[in-house]
Amino acid sequence: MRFDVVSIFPEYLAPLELSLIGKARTDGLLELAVHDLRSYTQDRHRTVDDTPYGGGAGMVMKPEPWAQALEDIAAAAPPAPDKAAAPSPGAAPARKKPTLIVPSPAGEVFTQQLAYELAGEDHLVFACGRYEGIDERVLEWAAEQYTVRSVSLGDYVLNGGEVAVLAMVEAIGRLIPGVVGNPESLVEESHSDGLLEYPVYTKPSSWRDRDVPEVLLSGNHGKIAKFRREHQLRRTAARRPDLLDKLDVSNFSKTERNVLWELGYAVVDGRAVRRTGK
Ligand code: JBK
Repeated sequence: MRFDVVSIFPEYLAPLELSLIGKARTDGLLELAVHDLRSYTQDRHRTVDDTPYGGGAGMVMKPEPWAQALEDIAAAAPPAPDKAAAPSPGAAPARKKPTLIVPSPAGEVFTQQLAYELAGEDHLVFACGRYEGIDERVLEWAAEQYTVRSVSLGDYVLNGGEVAVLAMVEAIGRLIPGVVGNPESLVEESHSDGLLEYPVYTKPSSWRDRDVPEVLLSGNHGKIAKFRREHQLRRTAARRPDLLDKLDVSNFSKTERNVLWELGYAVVDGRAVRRTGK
């Protein structure tokens, strides 16, 4: 898998040399290049922004440097052939478009589900906007060479797309086979099954008058699994009821349904629905 990131602050992406993602790069599991948008400018001042048409505060990123950068990046890294497409005999194999991700507070929300989807791509290009954003025509024009997606980390304001790219590259990169040493840790984490993770404890078993829940010391793996499942459901109901509302609970066991009931939910048509007014 290949990642390209375009930014006016390439140093902002330096953390991608570290830890799991940095190791994956040196191991050859993923390729990642960071490009300085200013290197695609033509003028002496290396201008990347200008005032917005229609007026208003702030500056807008000019289209020309972006077009040059996106053109060069698409040309430099010919993506793998589209396995789904069946080229006619003798014709050049059909190429799958790379995906252009534009972090923006106005984008679709980045979720674990989207991370899985994007981890299946061969080539992701991230365009980091600053100021008030990138001239809208760039995104329209880029759709010829790229599958373009505006993606938001969440409903809050950042100064630019760089921090969002750090988060997305980490979330996507760790799903590539071999990047995370123990693939089991991918199964047992928050959001992988639509619920929050259960609480975890380590030694000492008693610390400042607080004891680790006794069942976890019992060695009874059936009881431990039940305890953890119950706490996943409790936490999710308390902190993220929106996740419970979306969950398919049609395959929930009698025990799981009982926990839901105690938390104020009934199972109706495979969904957890609140049975209390709260
Ligand atoms: C925000 O991805 N985001 O969430 C994002 C990207 C760029 C600017 C922003 O304010 N929220």
